[in-house]
Amino acid sequence: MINIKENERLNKLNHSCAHLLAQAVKHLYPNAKFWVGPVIEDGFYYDIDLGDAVIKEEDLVNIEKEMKKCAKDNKNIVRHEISKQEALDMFRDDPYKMDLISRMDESEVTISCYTQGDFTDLCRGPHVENTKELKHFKLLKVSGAYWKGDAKNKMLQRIYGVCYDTEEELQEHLRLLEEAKERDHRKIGKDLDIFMSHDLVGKGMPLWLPNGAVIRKQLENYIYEKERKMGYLHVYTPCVGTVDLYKTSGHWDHYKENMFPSMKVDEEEFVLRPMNCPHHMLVYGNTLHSYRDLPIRIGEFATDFRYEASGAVKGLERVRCMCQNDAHLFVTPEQIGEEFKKVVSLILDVYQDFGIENYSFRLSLRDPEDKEKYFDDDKMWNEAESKLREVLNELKVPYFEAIGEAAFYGPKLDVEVKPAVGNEVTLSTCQLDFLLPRRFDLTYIDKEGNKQIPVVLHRAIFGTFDRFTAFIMEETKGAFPTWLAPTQVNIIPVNIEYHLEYADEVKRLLENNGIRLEVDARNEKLGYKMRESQKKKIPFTLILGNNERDHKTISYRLHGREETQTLPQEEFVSYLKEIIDQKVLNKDLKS
Ligand code: TSB
Ligand code: ZN
Repeated sequence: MINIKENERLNKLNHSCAHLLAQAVKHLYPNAKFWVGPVIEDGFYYDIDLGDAVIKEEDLVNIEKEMKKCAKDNKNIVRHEISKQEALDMFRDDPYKMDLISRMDESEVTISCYTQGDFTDLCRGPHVENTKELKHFKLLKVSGAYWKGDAKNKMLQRIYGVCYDTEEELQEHLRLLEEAKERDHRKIGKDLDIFMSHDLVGKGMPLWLPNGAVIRKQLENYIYEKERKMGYLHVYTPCVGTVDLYKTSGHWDHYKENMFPSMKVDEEEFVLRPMNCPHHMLVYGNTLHSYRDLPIRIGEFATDFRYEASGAVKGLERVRCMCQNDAHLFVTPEQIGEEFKKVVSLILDVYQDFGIENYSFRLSLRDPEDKEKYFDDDKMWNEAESKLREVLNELKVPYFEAIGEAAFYGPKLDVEVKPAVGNEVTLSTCQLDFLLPRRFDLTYIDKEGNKQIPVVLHRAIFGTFDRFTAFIMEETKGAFPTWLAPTQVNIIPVNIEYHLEYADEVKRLLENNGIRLEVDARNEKLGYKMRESQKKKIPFTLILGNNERDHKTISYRLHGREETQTLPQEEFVSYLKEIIDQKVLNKDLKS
């Protein structure tokens, strides 16, 4: 989808359309007061205070009609420049504009207004010249938005829309939006019974349903095996810690606003943990280490709690209770490059297994000028940063550098992906850390018998199981590869009177081979059951009738395919098991 904000013409058009929206709303709701109406990547919005009035989705058509009326007047959109005092006078009845104006510095900015017909708005511009250019627009949705994004402030109403130069472009945009909605993991999650939410549990606290739990278990087994083979040691640690633990780690000072508040139990004060690093530091510190033992890789599928703004939580993608596929790797400074390479290779390996192709690597480095923001050890930073670059070049991984985006304690590599709806998010991450081992007094004994401080690599390949599952749902549109699918096989007896017995025989055979399956024994037409099976996105639909029963064969159809194949029972079982063992992707299945 084209980025409207970054396209000069579309930016102007959408900005003007936001004004047109405000003008129409003012006509229909004379008490309306306006906050800001910016252009965004996929259109524009306007935040409006309507007093007691509420705009619902069905009112948007009416507002659109009024917008069309206003636009038809062929009004020129005229810019005036005014002084701060004039602006304060002009908008004195509008507390929102007064807030904006009072924060403007007269000597630095020209305050500009744009007028179209009976409507004037404070605005930097630029705008199109005449309202007649605003023909092909659509209002898309309305939602609540706190003033200045702060939950303590009043809730305003935010109306979203989009505008193009031609009807074709607008229709194409709407089509892509519709497609994205279909691919949205929140819709798939509901349709396929993967997860649910409930107010009684709370915002951003999804509940994984049995189908989702199967997927998660498969993901756990998969990554556990990979990590085990690479020498990771897995642990289980509590998902709370004392405030003192997080004071020691520094999270209490630097990460507190992302944490749930503390709670007192007897004499101890606990927090729900937002990260697992402190626990893993203690695990490392539990024994003495020699340089010969390093790297030590401590992994955990660890539950964390973070305070995410209520407007930011989203399905499984951004949650307040998450499970990280976490590990902390303790290395000598000389081992940074080698270990980092292993992590990046693992990321690439995993993405290949899942057929993930659209992602970008972002290498966050320090800004060497900014001495305050970064842990002070020039030599460490320079060596580490050049090692990271070296590894990425060696692995021929395309990446972009983000200078000044590193954490205080070290540089990091993130993998960014684009969800069906909304902005890019980070999936995998690998963060170098020079500081945390110091805070926990961690050491190893070097060749000469001296104590040294290890470097830590924080890494999460899936990121969290939550976010990764959300992403895979969108990538596959819910048609998971067979190894991951909650139900792998759906058995349909053509006629339950004559073929149910054979269906049961096949069921037992497959179950004995560890296959997850259903038998559709409902007394419905075959065509209907086939369609249902498609809707549930079950990879294999088995059709068992006379022919199959009499010859002990299995006829099957793959999800999304038209052809039906027939194989003898044993051959089918080995074919299916091979696909599962090899984690074959649907696109690579021969039907
Ligand atoms: C990798 N201490 C490190 C860890 O050792 C850490 O916590 N890093 S993190 O803050 O970047 O989080 C790890 C991953 O969790 C992120 O890369 C992202 O994929 C995922 N994640 C972060 N916040 C959320 C959230 N609110 N919901 C779902 N997943 C999230
Ligand atoms: Zn960590």
